[in-house]
Amino acid sequence: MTSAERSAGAVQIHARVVATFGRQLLIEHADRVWQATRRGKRGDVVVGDCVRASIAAADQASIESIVPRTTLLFRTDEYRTKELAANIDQVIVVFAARPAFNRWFIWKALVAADAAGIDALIVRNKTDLAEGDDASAFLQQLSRLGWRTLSLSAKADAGPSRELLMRDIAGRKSLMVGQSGMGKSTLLNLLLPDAHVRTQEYSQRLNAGKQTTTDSRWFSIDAESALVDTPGFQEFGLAHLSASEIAATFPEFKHLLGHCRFADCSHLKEPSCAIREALAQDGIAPERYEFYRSLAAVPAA
Ligand SMILES: Nc1nc2c(ncn2[C@@H]2O[C@H](COP(=O)(O)OP(=O)(O)OP(=O)(O)O)[C@@H](O)[C@H]2O)c(=O)[nH]1
Ligand SMILES: [Mg+2]
Ligand SMILES: [Zn+2]
Repeated sequence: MTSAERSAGAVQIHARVVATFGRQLLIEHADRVWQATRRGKRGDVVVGDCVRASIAAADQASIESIVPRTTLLFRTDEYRTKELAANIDQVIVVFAARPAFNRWFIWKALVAADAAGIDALIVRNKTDLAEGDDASAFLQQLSRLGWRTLSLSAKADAGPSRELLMRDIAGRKSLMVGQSGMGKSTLLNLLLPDAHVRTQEYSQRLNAGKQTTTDSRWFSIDAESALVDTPGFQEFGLAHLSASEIAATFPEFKHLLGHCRFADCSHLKEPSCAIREALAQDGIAPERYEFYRSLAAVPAA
């Protein structure tokens, strides 16, 4: 990012949007944070955006424009499609044996990441907890399908867990997602010891006080690396994606796509469907196909 430059009287900066709360925005540049407003437009700025802004007062800035995004990650909730963050290059999906994890939530997050052109890393946390072998078997299934996976315990094995994760975080802009209670904030604090201080500062500057925020928070690590924390949500809807966009994200479908009789095969009912033939021959796990069917059978909104 370029340093502050003076043009036409006002100081202009390139800054990163690090937090939002309603219409209020916080932007960061060279370790400084400004409150910002978006002149003229409403709601088009997302956490992670790089923006051009002019400094109006000591801690007040006005956003002039948004730099084109490299990526934009979406999820859909029961009301609308919402942007989670811009300019992310890795989604870290966190899950644990307790509270009970939801496979479909994790698979949906992986679909959303791949559809947005973003790499994924799956982290199984809380390995210190006694469990049935569900979490570990699930992680193995994901690994067999080709995803990068890690097993750790943020609490019982903090040092080694930190070291392990740091390797995958250095040089990347990562966003953590997971159901509530899986340990995202614990991991964030482990990786960025001052994260809770920064979180408080964000809340104060946004007048969000103790209110639970529903938006993502961007934590810069260095010029190339950042971690984005998202609030826990129970659903990771994909209504913004079409059936063919969804099918294209399934690793076990990839070598079969294009081999169905019909070029626009939905893999739901057409004859001579390469996907359903693979399913019949145990080449695709029935629960994965069932997951695909549930997503593809609902027309995209
Ligand atoms: N036993 C155990 N508990 C952990 C571990 N990591 C986190 N926890 C606990 O799990 C609980 C939830 O952790 P959080 O970090 O708040 O979870 P979160 O994913 O940020 O949850 P939301 O903010 O609600 O989305 C806390 O009580 C943590 O102390 C771990 O490795 N082992
Ligand atoms: Mg949290
Ligand atoms: Zn097909």
